Amino acid sequence: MDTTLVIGNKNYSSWSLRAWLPLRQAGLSFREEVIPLRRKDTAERILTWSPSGKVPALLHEGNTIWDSLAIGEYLADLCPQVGLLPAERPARARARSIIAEMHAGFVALRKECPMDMRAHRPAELSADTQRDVERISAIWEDCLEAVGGTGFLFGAPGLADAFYAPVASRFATYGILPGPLGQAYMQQVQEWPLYQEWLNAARQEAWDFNLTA
Ligand SMILES: N[C@@H](CCC(=O)N[C@@H](CS)C(=O)NCC(=O)O)C(=O)O
Repeated sequence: MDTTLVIGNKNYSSWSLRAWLPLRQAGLSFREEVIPLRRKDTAERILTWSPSGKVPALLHEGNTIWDSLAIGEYLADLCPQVGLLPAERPARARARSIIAEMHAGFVALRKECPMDMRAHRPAELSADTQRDVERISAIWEDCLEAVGGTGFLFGAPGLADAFYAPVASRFATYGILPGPLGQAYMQQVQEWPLYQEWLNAARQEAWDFNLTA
C-alpha cells in the first residue's frame, strides 16, 4: 500500500520538516504530496488528506496520522530499530520532554521569526523572543553536555533533532547566535545530509511569501 506524506512548501513549513526527517530516517519509501500554503485552495486541498486541516499528515497502511508529533511517535513505534528516540528510558523521557516543549511552546519565536530557509534577514528580537532563544540555548546545552559536548542532542540524530532543526534554520535566517555549544549544534544540523536535501529542495521552490512585506 502506498505511503504518502502530505506537506507544505519546504521553504516555509517547519512542521512538515519535523515529520519528513524521521520518515526519511525510518527508511520507508513514500511519496510526497506538496500542497502550497497561503493559496485560495489550500484549506480545501489539505482537508482532502488531513482532518485537522493542517500539514503534515502521513498516510500509511490505511492509517492517517496527522500532526508532526503524532507522526514522529508513530514512526518511533513502527521502526524501533532506527533509534528515533533514545534507547535508555531517562534519555527517552528527556527527549520527549524537549520535543513536547517545542511542539507546545516558543510562540514568540515562531511568530516573530517564521521559518524562511532561503533567507538571511538579521532581526532585532523582542524580549519574549529573546527569552525563547535563551531557553532553547539552555536545552541544547544541557543535552549536548550529557553526550560529551558535540554531535546531535542525544548522540545520534533523532526525533528531538527533527523538532529543533527548524529552530536552527530560523536562528541562521534571523542572525540569532546561541552560546558556543548551540552554535556547534546549529552547524551539526546544517551539515545533516537529510536537512541539506530538504534545504536544497526548498531553494528550488518557486513560491515566495515575501515575508518582509
Ligand atoms: N500542531 C501541528 C501544526 C501544523 C501546522 O500548523 N501546519 C501549518 C503549516 S506549517 C498548516 O498546515 N497551516 C494550514 C494553512 O496554512 O492553511 C503539527 O505539529 O503538525
